[in-house]
Amino acid sequence: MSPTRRTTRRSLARRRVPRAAALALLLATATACANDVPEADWSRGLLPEHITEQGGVVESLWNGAWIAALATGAVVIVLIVWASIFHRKRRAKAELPPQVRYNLPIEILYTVVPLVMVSVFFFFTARDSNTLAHVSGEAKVKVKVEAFQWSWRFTTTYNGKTAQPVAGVPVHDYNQGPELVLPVKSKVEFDLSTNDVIHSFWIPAFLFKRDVIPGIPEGNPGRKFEVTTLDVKPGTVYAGRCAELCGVDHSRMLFKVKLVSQAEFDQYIATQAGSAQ
Ligand SMILES: [Cu+2]
Repeated sequence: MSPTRRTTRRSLARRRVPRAAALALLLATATACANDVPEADWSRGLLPEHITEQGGVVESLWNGAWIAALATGAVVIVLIVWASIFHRKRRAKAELPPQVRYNLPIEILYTVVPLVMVSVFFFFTARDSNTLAHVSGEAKVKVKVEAFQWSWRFTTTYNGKTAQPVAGVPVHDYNQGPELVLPVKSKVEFDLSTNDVIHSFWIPAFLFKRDVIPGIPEGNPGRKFEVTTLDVKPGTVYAGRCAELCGVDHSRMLFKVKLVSQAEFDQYIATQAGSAQ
């Protein structure tokens, strides 16, 4: 390499390093803009704290899947390292190592082992999906969720009383979005619908989201899901959002969920239903 070429290369590298650093900084700061995601910690597998019984099912499945995947990954990495160290090409022996073909025990092994692994994953995923999709029909609190470009309308029914619908507009902060009030320790049934495009109803603290698809007729089980709220501190507010890119104000399709005591909920329904009449 000529000396001039070497200097050009060096100055090119000198120019690229600060640029790469600036890009890394931009990526780190620009992607950290979602301030409404609840705090996550390692004890829950980095998931936010869940506020429903169903969230506990999701948390176990998530953590179990990680443990299984990490264990599988460890075995695979050990095998790769072992094979590349003990079976590397040695200089003295230029000829090919013994070629193993049609080795029935090995072929059975590498067919059966992945099948067992996939079956275990399938079993737990199917079992938990069924639990999460189960709607008992026993929920006394029913929430009709209507998604639109770009907010939500919530209509809550409890004990035969329907509260006045709560509708929102696009906002930057979920605290300014429409408020969904739910009682603690209760079964809540959601019915999701939309008249425009596909949205997705997401409350991160539920560890659950469900697409809201236009054209699904009323009464179709695909529109419904049920949760049982846990005994969280009454008055706590959680974020909700749309999780399906649905147009220009998708990111402002925010709402808030407030969990209150049963007594407070009764009162809320009484006043809201009163004002509806
Ligand atoms: Cu949306």
